[in-house]
Amino acid sequence: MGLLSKLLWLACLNIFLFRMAESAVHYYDFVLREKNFTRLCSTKSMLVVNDSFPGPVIRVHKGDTVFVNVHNEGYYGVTIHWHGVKQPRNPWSDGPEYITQCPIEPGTNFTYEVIFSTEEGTLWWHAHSNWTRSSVHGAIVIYPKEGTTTPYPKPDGEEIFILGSWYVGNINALVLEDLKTGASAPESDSYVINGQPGDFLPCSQDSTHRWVVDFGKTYLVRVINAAMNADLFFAIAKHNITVVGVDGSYVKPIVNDFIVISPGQTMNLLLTANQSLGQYYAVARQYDTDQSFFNGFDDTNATAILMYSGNYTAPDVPLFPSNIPAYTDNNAAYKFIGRLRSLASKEYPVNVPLNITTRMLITISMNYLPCPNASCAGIDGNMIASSLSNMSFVNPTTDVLLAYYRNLSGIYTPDFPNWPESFFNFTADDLPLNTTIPTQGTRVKMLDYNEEVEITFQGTAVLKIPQNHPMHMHGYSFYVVGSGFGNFNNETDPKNFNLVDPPEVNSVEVPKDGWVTIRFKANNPGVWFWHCHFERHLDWGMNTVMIVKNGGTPETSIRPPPTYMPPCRPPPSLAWPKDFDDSHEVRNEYERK
Ligand SMILES: [Cu+2]
Repeated sequence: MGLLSKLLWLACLNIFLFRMAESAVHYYDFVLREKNFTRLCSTKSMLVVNDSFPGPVIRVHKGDTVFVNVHNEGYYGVTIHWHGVKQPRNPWSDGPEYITQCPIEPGTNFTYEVIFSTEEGTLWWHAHSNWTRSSVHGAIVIYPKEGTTTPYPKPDGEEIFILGSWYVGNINALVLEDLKTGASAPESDSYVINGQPGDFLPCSQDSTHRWVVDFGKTYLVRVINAAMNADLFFAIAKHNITVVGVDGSYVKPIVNDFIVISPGQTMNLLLTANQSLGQYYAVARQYDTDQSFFNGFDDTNATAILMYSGNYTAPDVPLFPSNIPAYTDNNAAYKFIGRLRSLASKEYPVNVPLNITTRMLITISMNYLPCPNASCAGIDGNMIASSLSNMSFVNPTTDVLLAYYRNLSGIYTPDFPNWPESFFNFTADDLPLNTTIPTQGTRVKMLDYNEEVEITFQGTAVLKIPQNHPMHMHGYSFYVVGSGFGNFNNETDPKNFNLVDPPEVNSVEVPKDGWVTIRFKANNPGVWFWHCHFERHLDWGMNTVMIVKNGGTPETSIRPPPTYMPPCRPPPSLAWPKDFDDSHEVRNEYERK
């Protein structure tokens, strides 16, 4: 080989290697528009993205960046959240309404810059304003970086199952009414799989989602729980599944005949089509832990059909999964959840913080706010509420991120406590009345950059309404190092923490009448929402915000804001200057840099 050709060859090799490591940039347009949909024998108009329910799938490789231009052609303001995407240093594009931005108003658009980093597997996107996420959501598929592989053999095919809630009425109008009167929120009329209720619900048999498989092949099944207020059991008749990923991280393989999946959570499953040629139901049904007198639950069985390809005579009726647990089977659920472990291998190491600098205990309660003369429609004529450490969160009218970034006062207070103000026997059957009424406010937790944080979430039995709470954190994933029933014991329980291979997730189920402990390193500066992913609990105040301060260098600081953020339009009763349009102020500040 001559010198020239050698050099050329080297140059080509360099370009090839560079390409392999390069992150791609993708562009999507999301058009939000009302469209008519008919389910359960009834037609309604609802807001969806690009005319589809569920919405479009975003496909990336690990480390890519996606620009999504959201055009709002609907009737009300909306934001979108990229659930589980850490968005390093970029809270501007995280999405929760009044936390990191104000709504994208009708007739306007906003471009999100969605920055992927360590995530690999399945995540999803959804609206983060009122209950619009019931119809505005879709999957995010994250393949390994080119040139790398998954820790399991390449499957022969893939399928996405998005589990959702269906409401016959206009859900935002129904919820608004309940929030005004203080009543509990509406139950869904059925669950759906990929937008369809399935064979067991009225007027639904013709549109049941069908998935055709070839005998002998192995498939990757990406399951997303997009339901509004429900943990779900999911199973496919006769077929074992192997859980290989949760929330965009890999886990040690778990072989089982069902999964339990909490709202917000995603799971990657391997399924081998190794049963007799035929048809098999995939079923999603609620796992209900709230047996309170004023809440029923949605007992529908949403179905899809797994159907083998080929020429055969199928039985008239698909088989139903015999092992899907009953609606209230806590044992089955906790046994499954307790099996989740990180891979913790050389290729996929864990990095559990060991030198904790901030330790917190946060109680999770259902509450009420008193109404004069029992004039509300909630518990005993009061207004239903919920809280973290007895603080019921109130959304501000200017987003917390803007207030923090621009030092605006009066929007939030930096005083969310490390410990609840009072300790009581959290999980006792008969709790004193003084635990039932929370204080209201916009209290946020401030953290220094790189702090190593441990938080124990303690469920309570306040008002005799103990139940599971799927707590979700924005901007981070975290390790679940321990959990148990009853009250957390800070002397004995830490001795059993799993610091070797705890699962790495972005949401965690706090068990009914129990506790969970998580750890993370605060290395993503920004303003990050923390909330229960049951939408009704979120509305009632079961949230807080964590502000992670800058680390002192540009690389450890929040990125400058984009040139345009949707302006905040406070209600007229607030004394804001008439011409307040923050988009201009932010732009000016950005231009000064
Ligand atoms: Cu909750």
